[in-house]
Amino acid sequence: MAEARKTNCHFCGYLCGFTAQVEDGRITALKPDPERYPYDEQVLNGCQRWRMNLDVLDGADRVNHPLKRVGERGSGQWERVSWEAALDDIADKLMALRVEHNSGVVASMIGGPHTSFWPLHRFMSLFGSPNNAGIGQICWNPRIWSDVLAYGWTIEPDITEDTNCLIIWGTDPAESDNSVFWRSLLRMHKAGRPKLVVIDPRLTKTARIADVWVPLLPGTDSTFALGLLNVIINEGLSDAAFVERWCIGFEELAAHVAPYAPEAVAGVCGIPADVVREVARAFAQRPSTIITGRGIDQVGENVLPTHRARTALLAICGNLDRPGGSSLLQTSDFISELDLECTLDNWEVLADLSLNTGHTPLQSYAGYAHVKESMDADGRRLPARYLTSVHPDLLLRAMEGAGPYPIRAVIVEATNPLVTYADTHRMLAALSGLDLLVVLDYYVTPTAALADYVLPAAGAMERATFQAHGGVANFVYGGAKAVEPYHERKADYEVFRELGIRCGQAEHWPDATFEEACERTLAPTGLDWDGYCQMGMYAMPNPPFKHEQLDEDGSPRGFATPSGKVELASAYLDSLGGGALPAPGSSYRLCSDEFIQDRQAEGWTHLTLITGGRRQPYNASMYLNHPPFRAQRPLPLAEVSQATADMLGAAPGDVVTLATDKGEARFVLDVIRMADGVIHADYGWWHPEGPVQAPDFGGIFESNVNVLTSCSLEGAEPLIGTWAYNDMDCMVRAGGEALTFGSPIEKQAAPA
Ligand SMILES: Nc1nc2c(c(=O)[nH]1)N[C@H]1C(S)=C(S)[C@@H](COP(=O)(O)OP(=O)(O)OC[C@H]3O[C@@H](n4cnc5c(=O)[nH]c(N)nc54)[C@H](O)[C@@H]3O)O[C@H]1N2
Ligand SMILES: Nc1nc2c(c(=O)[nH]1)N[C@H]1C(S)=C(S)[C@@H](COP(=O)(O)OP(=O)(O)OC[C@H]3O[C@@H](n4cnc5c(=O)[nH]c(N)nc54)[C@H](O)[C@@H]3O)O[C@H]1N2
Ligand code: SF4
Ligand SMILES: [Mo]
Repeated sequence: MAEARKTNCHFCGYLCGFTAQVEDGRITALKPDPERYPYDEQVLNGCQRWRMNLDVLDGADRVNHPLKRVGERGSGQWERVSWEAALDDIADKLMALRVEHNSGVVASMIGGPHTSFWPLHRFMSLFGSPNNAGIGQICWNPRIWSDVLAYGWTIEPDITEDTNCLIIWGTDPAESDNSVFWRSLLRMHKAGRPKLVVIDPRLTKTARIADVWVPLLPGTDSTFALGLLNVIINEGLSDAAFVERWCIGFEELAAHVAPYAPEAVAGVCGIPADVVREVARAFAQRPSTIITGRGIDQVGENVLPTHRARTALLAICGNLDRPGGSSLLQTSDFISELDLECTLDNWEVLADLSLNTGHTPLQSYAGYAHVKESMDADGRRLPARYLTSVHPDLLLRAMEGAGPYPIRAVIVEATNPLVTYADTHRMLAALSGLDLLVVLDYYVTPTAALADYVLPAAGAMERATFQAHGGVANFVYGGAKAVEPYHERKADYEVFRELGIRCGQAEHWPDATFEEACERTLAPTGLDWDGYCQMGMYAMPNPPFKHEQLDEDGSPRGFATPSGKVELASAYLDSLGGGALPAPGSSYRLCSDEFIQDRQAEGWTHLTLITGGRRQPYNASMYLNHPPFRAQRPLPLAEVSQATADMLGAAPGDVVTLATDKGEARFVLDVIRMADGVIHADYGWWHPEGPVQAPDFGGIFESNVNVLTSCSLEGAEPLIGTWAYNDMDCMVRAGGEALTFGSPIEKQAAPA
């Protein structure tokens, strides 16, 4: 009998609501559900992915039962095993390795928000390993750290009809975020308000609707931001009352930005000085706000200076905790990620084994403990595992045997590090040398092809969704699964629970299913699981001007920083060696002087490299297995300006080869309007159409940009450890072997 069930798509972080038609435990049809958040007809019309749900559920290439490696690593020879056998063996190996070495012997790797990661983190915390790697240092942490240090908590832009100017900084929501935000930008553009400023070296789809496009040179954002502060302060445009009442360090900031006059900044950023003035004056009209993205999160040394300057810009212009500017988020009413991940239950062990200690003083257990002190006083709970996540360079060193203790096992959940982590060659060597590699995924990805065990993950509509953004907002959305997982697939939560129980963690895993765990998480809100699934969310209004609200003792609440005010100058960051005020750093280098000279002698050109600009319909290394998408976007592209193309002697459609000290990758050239002397290369490219096995693991050495990159701590941002996917360098030449991408594909069948 057919039944209609509410569920969610999870092919992007947006989690649109759908009604699934279910017959005999199978979804037979899907239709958008206008009754639940976040329904938007235009979003759905602009989305190419959701119709793919049924294909993905039934895909011949899905892994449907646990696979155990039988041949050599990467040989593509597998044996089907039961979950019992797989989990027993994995748990036995992990326990034995822990006895032989220490509890840090296992590491984990995660990717973007494809699922809930706290179950993995709970397993790791209780096992005693601090070694979770993820995308934190280059995706989320720089913003969170800088907000928390400056304001005592995190903020979100609050764009209203009153907003005068919106700075869209290093983000291209037209491609990366087909959501209500992009749709509302289009509406705002039509209405002519707010003034849209896009800061991006490329003329992106978003930049094309901007009032002002600032095509600065990669990595010069912190200089640009200091230039904006210079104009605002010199022209007396700041919100004097807010600064006087709520900020500390303004005098130092004013002195600090004095040298960053528009003319000085213009030379560094490669833009006219008047643009600095124009943007500063527009932004200083209250309320105004800023939205940022990956473009400034992945720029090595400049990441923290840029974000720190951003926090100062918002604060001194009075755009904090104010409608049309930004809202200070609220701690969740539901159980926080910090408590779900159980980090505090095993704090000493984790802190003691953390590899970051002595290397990245902010992204560390000590750094977390510092902010926790002021948070605790205010009842705030920041997730700890992301903000202490191990630096990949240190992780790889331990995997390579360079100490301080060995890492011999890795659990990979919802990521494909051979394609999306830096330095593919180094990653491949390190993963190949492990005693145990376990990959939990939908597919035999290049990384999975190297594993000892591939475990079949249940996907969207086969598992519940609970998107809580680390619990930094009082807002969660998602809903129920529509069907039980097909075949022997399992929800991520259940995998880590069952592994945890085998490793002696039973008392910490009281809930048999993810739904029950979510229900427990929601309990403090008074909303039960069914209510949440019906509405698709739990959200509470977030009133502005919270810093002015009076506490019981009659004093204003202020900001949850040590001083109770916005810290424009940071004594703490100064004590860590980061300076009390933000100062620009250097670019991240991938080419040695010798390499540059050698290649120049052979006719190669040295360019600034940026990577990974998002493009629909793909996401990271995913959806390249979907034949219609490949027909639509068949080739990995590298973009340059016309002047740069002329310098290379290449035309659109030509193959170009990019090289760094790390390796080479080939792309097809495209010419767009963008900063000169810069090349932008796509990321995520491999051949899911297979064969996905050694030696090239689905073609990861052809057009995979991360063959060129590095996560080395040398040249990385010193406090968090952010390496770079933008503002790097590479050698480029026109020509190279033709690409094998470009022809229509068929799905390959997963190992049976
Ligand atoms: N289609 C698609 N959507 C995605 C993803 C995907 O892979 N595909 N990934 C998801 C993930 S994990 C993330 S983190 C988000 C990211 O979402 P966004 O942050 O919006 O990422 P991009 O769309 O790449 O936009 C970043 C922009 O920064 C620019 N840029 C590069 N270097 C610099 C620089 O030095 N300074 C400045 N100011 N700009 C620079 C690039 O040209 C690019 O246009 O997207 C999510 N959405
Ligand atoms: N050069 C360069 N490198 C980059 C970037 C860049 O811009 N340039 N961007 C970086 C950023 S911001 C990010 S966030 C990362 C993104 O990269 P990741 O988020 O790590 O994405 P993928 O590597 O494609 O891996 C996602 C995998 O998760 C699997 N999956 C999907 N849903 C589930 C699920 O529910 N459970 C499980 N177990 N598996 C699932 C998919 O099949 C896929 O194999 O890449 C980073 N790397
Ligand atoms: S891919 Fe994203 S935008 Fe498209 S339907 Fe799914 S959740 Fe919504
Ligand atoms: Mo990301």
